[in-house]
Amino acid sequence: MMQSTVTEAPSCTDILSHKLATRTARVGIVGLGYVGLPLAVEFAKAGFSVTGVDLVESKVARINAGDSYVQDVSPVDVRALVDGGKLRATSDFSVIAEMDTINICVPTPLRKTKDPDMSYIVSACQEIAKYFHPGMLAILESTTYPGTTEEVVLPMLSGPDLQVGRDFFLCFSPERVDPGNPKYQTRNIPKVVGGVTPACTAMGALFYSQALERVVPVSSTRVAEMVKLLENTFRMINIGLVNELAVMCDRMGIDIWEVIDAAGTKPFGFMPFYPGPGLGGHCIPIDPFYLSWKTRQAGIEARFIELAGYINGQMPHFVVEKIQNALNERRQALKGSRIHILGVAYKRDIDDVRESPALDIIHLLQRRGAHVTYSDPNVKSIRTQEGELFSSDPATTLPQADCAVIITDHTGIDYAAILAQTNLVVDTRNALRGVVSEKIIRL
Ligand code: SAJ
Repeated sequence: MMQSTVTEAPSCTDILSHKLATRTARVGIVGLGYVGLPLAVEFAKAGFSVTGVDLVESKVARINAGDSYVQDVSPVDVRALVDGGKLRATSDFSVIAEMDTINICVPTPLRKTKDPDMSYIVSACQEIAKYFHPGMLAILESTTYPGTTEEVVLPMLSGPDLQVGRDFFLCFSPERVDPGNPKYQTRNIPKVVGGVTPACTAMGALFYSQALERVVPVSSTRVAEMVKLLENTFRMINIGLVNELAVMCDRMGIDIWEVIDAAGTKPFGFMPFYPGPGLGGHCIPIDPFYLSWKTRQAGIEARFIELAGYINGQMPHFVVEKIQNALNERRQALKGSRIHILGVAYKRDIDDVRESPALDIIHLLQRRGAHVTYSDPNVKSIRTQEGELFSSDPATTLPQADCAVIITDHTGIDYAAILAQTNLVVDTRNALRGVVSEKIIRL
């Protein structure tokens, strides 16, 4: 009797692994912001056909026109990849039906009540689920609390013929994009990835290894989610520590900047952080509260995070008090005084004002009746409680100011020239390090 040799149909694992290894997989990226667009460009550069999906039509149009709106992504690269048919963008989620992989890179803001706003992840997954099919790899990259991938995303993508680890693969991989970093960009930042099952982890690692220099597989999505929170909570707490030390040293008449520089000579076991006017940005002030929110659900208070959050949140008040005291020493009231702010971005050499302490300080000063102006070469205008303020030329505004306040120490600015044009400078970043003058009040 003829022995019929039944050859098993290739599994989803076999098919997708082959597509990834041969870079014939069609890659989808949902969310084309400072995380999604660089990722899309890296995979397109690696030879994949990449489709970006974003709800904002203007972003879609700019990418398809060969342009870039993300500071670390060159328009030249975008144009070459679009012209070469490797990169396209759309606002139509139905393209996911043709995709083999999908990365979710949407925002995860914190509500005012400091609990996570998961609406972007949920709405993205609702759209993806309509077109999700066997053989796909899905990876969540948005920073979130441990458990999100398996408690929120997995149920939305699973189905009768969609069993995770067999019919599809689901991972979490923390984004580590550091906007403006001249040395570390998407391609050469080690990429942590953890899957719902070992097969998922292996597929996620294979995916990233086709376009990025180093992949760090971990045993689960929760480990991968927690890695990101540890990284950024570490920073937030250490900044809080050094801010508290700055307040202590201020009261004791000790130069905190000299203390930190000297401590920094320790070749091991120490990492310098620096005091500042507060904690800005879309990561550090936000991410740790995802952790504290989740641990609170488990009945554990994340006291370090809450305390550091409180201390960092107090720094704008501390700076305004220093300005008020400095004017007081010169027999001048804060009310009615003219204060010029130098630098409003949340950190040096970027143009982002999200959660910037400068906005809090300006609000506090305006509330106390001061007339506030600012200059920041990277930020043309800001919205304040008293309406829109536009960046002004320090050469014109400084001579009339009663006090200049350095909030963000952008490089390339001649701070000595600033000092020469005013009678009083409150320096919250030690931008005038090494300069001795009665006119300087340091944090
Ligand atoms: N800050 C201080 N003192 C410090 C360091 C920072 O006051 O010693 C302030 C900054 O002025 C800013 C805020 O903290 O207002 C956050 O600064 P950051 O240097 O942490 O910059 P971010 O918010 O852009 O953080 C990003 C993070 N990257 C990701 O989450 C992928 C963070 O993990 C990086 O370590 C950080 O960039 C970096 O090193 O530049």
